Amino acid sequence: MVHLSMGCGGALYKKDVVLTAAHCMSGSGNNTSITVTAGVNDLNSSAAIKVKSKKVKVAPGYNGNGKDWALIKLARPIDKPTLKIATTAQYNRGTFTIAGWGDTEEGANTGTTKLRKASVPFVADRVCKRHYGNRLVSKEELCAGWQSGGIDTCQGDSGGPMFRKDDAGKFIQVGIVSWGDGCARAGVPGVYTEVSHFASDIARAAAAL
Ligand code: 4AZ
Repeated sequence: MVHLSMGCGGALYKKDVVLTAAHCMSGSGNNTSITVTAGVNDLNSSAAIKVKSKKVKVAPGYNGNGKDWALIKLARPIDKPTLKIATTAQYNRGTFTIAGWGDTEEGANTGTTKLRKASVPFVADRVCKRHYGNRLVSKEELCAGWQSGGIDTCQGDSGGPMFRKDDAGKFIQVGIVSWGDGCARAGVPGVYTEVSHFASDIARAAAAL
């Protein structure tokens, strides 16, 4: 898990490539303006590894509706574990971990300096549509959250990973924090990019970065 200087999260897809949300990026191309912070929970820690971006690739066809993924090529590799992404839909179920430095309540607009994490259950598209209707791009997005609210991702968590363990006990990324109506409201799940749907596009884009 990494922090991005514009106030988003991300995950190390390769030692020198970060997977994040397209809506955190200003577009594709050479970009040396992003500072990626890795290796620490506390952003103010003196142990923080800080690496600049070199290039950004936003998902082909991204227009603000679905396809909310992007890759950042780093100026140098970060010697930390990468997070494997889901390549099939089989892990799009169960309970997920979400994590980030984002707001701890809706409207706070401050974020946190220490990384926080929480668990949220999968919410079926049919149930998620009770709130979002056709604003949910079912094939490209995945919902998660508690019906009773109270625990969720929020502003500043965008781009960060939603993950779980696979059948071999290894962490696997199933989602990217994308959007939602407010934060932690009852009956309003968080919406995440469905990573498995884009796994081959992501692999291809990373190889070409
Ligand atoms: C945001 O503004 C945001 N509750 C991210 C996630 C959620 C809502 C808003 C999900 O970046």
